[in-house]
Amino acid sequence: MTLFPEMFPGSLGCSLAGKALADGLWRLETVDIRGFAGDKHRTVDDAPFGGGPGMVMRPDVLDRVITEAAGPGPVIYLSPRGRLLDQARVKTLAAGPGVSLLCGRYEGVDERAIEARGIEELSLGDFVLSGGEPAAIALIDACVRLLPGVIGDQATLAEESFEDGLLEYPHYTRPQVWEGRAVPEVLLSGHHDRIRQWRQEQREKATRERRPDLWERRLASQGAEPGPKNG
Ligand code: 4HQ
Repeated sequence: MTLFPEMFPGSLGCSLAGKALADGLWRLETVDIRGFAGDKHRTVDDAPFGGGPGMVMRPDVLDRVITEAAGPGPVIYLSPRGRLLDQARVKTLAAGPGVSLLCGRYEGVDERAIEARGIEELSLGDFVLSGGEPAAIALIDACVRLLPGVIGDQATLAEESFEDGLLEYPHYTRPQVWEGRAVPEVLLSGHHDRIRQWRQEQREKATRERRPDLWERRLASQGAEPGPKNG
């Protein structure tokens, strides 16, 4: 549900998601919110009560589009005020019957429309987009790649970040030396157990250094005491 239906399928029509869409492994229905306006000028927004910049999407229009056009599964409003999207939520959505995404433009939507229908609010991160559409495309992309048959190699899916709350290990390919930088020796050794162990160490080191928040959560889930020793 969007005021800019021409933004879809966008990148979802390309690459793996696009092939899977063409193959009927998933479906996308783009609904133009403007088609649910109540007047001949097709008004969907108005000035904010209390003053301030920008325009707010009207709750009556939003409720009509949600009631008439939402499909099976949850209705989600994409907004920086929402809970942060994570891989666990993506997995649950991908396993479900579908999802209906409400894309806001301007300053956003009238709060009552979200409240009254118990709409879930999700954020992609602590930054500001010009509309919910790129966030919706990102959420759909994350879900679609988990659908059976979309990614050929299931090992690729299982090995990557967040399956166990750790970041990925670093990857290398040819040339073996590039701008004086050699590929780590262990990867050329052919010792598959040593390679596995090295990669696991790299994952832990990267998570500790780059994402202390994920590292703490992992320790907590293992029942460890957070702090300088296990931090
Ligand atoms: N916006 N994660 C403002 C976002 C956003 C985000 C979408 C901009 C909603 C009204 N959406 N509109 N960050 O920045 O999801």
